[in-house]
Amino acid sequence: MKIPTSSANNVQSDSLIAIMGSKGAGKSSFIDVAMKHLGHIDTLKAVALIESPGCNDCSATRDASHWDAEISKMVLQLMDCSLSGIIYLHDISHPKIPTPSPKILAAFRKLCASGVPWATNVVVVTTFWDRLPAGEFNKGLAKEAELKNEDGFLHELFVNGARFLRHAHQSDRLPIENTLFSSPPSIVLELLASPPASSSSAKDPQGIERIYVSEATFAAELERLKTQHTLDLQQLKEEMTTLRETLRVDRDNAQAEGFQKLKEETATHRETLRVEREEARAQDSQTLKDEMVTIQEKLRAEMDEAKAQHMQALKEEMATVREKLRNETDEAKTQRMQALKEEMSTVREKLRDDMDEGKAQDMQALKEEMATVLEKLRDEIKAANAQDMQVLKEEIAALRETPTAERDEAQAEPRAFKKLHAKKNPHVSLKATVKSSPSPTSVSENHAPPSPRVPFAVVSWGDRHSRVYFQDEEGWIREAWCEDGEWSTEDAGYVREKCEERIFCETIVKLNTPLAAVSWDNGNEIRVYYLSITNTLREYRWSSKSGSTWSRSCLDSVGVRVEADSGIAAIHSPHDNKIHLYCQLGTYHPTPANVHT
Ligand SMILES: Nc1nc2c(ncn2[C@@H]2O[C@H](COP(=O)(O)OP(=O)(O)OP(=O)(O)O)[C@@H](O)[C@H]2O)c(=O)[nH]1
Ligand SMILES: [Mg+2]
Repeated sequence: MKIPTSSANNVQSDSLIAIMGSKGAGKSSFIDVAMKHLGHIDTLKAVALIESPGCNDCSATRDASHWDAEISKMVLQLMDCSLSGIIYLHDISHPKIPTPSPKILAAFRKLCASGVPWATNVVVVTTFWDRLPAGEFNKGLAKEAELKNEDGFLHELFVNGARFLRHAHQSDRLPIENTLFSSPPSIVLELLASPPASSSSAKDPQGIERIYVSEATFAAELERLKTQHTLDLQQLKEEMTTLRETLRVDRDNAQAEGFQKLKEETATHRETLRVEREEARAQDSQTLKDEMVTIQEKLRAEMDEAKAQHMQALKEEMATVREKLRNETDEAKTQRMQALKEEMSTVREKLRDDMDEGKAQDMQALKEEMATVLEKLRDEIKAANAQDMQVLKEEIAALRETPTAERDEAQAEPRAFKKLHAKKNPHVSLKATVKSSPSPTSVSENHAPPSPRVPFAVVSWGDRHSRVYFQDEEGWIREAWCEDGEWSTEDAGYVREKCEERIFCETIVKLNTPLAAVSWDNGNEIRVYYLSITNTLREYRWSSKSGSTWSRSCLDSVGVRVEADSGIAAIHSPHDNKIHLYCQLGTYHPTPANVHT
């Protein structure tokens, strides 16, 4: 860059100006504008504007240290060059006053003139005036005054001869006259026109060449410093890694040692605790034992005493009770005996009355019952007689028509019946040849003179059990029984009275009735069939399920009338558990159709 030679009387020809300031303070913009305008001035000799790295907030530790390093580097580089001055830019709208470190101040001193005031070749340019809100220009001025007068970096520059100028990037926006502001080229020219500061660095008369050499040196030095910095960094990193590794190993070792120590301490502590606990437990146990023994002895003593007292009390009580009982017993005995006697005589009296009354009642009931039965019987006999009479009439009528010989033969049987009925005691007995079952039992008539047939029926079950049913001369149907092959009589050949049982007798049983009997379920069920005097089919049943007694059955109510001469046959069918009865219901004709079951 050229510097105007025509105005050389107040402008330095070999000019190198450092542009410094916070980050974003407008350094690059300033240089751009200045260079654009200064380039058109032919009279200017070479001038160089060097922008230093910016720093947002110089008070922030990290940025400040970074700035320090950069500025220090720059100072070193600039020491070799001829520095005409420093333009320091500051954003007026920034609320803080810049506070660079003492290191920076020292560097400024080195860059600037020696002695006091050392900052005569420094211009502080406040920027961003156009950004102040409308009507706050005065605030900007107050801020500028503050920068100049209050302690701080810019105050330091101001008191050491630095000039304060203002710049507005967009000057058309300014609310006041432009005259109060300076443009970048005018600021540069003003700085160049100021008397040269007596810098510690000697100025080189061969300005232009020197500048180029200085730039090359600057680049080389910068490169060297970069390399050095990289190397330093690398070395630092390696040292840090080694240190970190050493630290890690030390820490691991310390940890391991600590852990081992802790383990041992814990084990010792645990052992101590265990021993202490066992000792305490042993002591406790001993104390408890002693206490228990004491308590036991005390209890025993108390119990013995209580027992003795109790026993004494009991003895006394028993003696009292015994005495009382003795007195009471004699009296009570007498009383009870008397009461019993009275009770017995009352009961006896009552019984006598009851019996008399009961007897009278029973007698009355019996009489009434007898009268009813007699009445019934009379009716039935009347009816039967009428029927018989009818039958007889029919028979007589038939006989009248029958030849004499046949008539005699036909009448023989009825006569025998009449004879039997006329005899009061026909001396009927049964001879039973009872052999062990299942051999058949044969019963034969054994009496004389000839008597009417004695009807009987037999049932048997198992090996040696049988029952014989027959009708005696009074009309009773009797039962003779054989258990385990033994007839219950000493005379095995005859069924005697004592081993017989009259199971049922009704005067309405037809004398000389046919008999049939069936049994099943091992003799637990027995049925006996006979005819009434009206030739009605009747059934008597014996069942272990209904109290092991004989009783009439419902067949009576059916009223099955059979022929007067009909026989009865019965079987029990185990397949369908039914009884099949066979009898003659009408005049016999030998066709199967007349046989009903
Ligand atoms: N309104 C206004 N804007 C400005 C002014 N000065 C600079 N600027 C703007 O501010 C922004 C930052 O300016 P720069 O010149 O880059 O600032 P710098 O100091 O070089 O920044 P670094 O290099 O990052 O430290 C740019 O957009 C400029 O146009 C000013 O006075 N007024
Ligand atoms: Mg910049």
